[in-house]
Amino acid sequence: MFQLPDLPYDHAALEPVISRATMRLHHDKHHKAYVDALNTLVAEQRLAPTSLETLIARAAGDPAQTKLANNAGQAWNHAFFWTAMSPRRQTPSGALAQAITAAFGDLEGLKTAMVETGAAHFGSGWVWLAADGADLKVIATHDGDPLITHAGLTPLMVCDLWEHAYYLDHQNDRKGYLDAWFEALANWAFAQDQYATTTGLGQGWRFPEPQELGGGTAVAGGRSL
Ligand code: MN3
Repeated sequence: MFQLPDLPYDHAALEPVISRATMRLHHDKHHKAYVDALNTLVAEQRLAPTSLETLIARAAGDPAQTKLANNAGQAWNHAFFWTAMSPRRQTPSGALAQAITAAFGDLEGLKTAMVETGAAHFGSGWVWLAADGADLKVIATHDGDPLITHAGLTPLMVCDLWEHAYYLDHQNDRKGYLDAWFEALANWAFAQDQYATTTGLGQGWRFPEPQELGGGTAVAGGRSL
């Protein structure tokens, strides 16, 4: 069983950009529903995944596992999204700051790229800052597509573009939501830790490992997919 990770801060900690009411729905209802659906599919198929990352990688190329891939991707994406935000306003420094300058000119250039890419993305999805080796890229993915299925890319930060992420607080103003998110909530300390993994420092963020129930009987004889 995969567990819904707790938020790393209070539900109201991201106000006024993201309200307590949005976080109550988004984390406690939407994110939980993805994790619950994922666990149902894992149980139905008698799978015994060792990690969500492994499950995502194996489901990604299998047309028969679209539902599993969607729910696993959304479980992962939301947990990464919560972690990649902070109530404490920050700015990037060190090697990441240098990489931002090299790729986008300055922090304002990166902000413009993320806000415009996210605002222009048609429908639901995610906008990511990713490392491609030492280089940085801004990439939008559709629906539940987690960036970790894209070979060679390491996610540094992400913003949820689904309407449930911003409609209560920003109505149809996705651009305004993205602008405020980038200014106030980006967890640059976390992004720097993720960036450091591209040069071999540390392992990078991973979803909490699944916990077996009842001493493992729930997955006895299960397949690892
Ligand atoms: Mn969402």
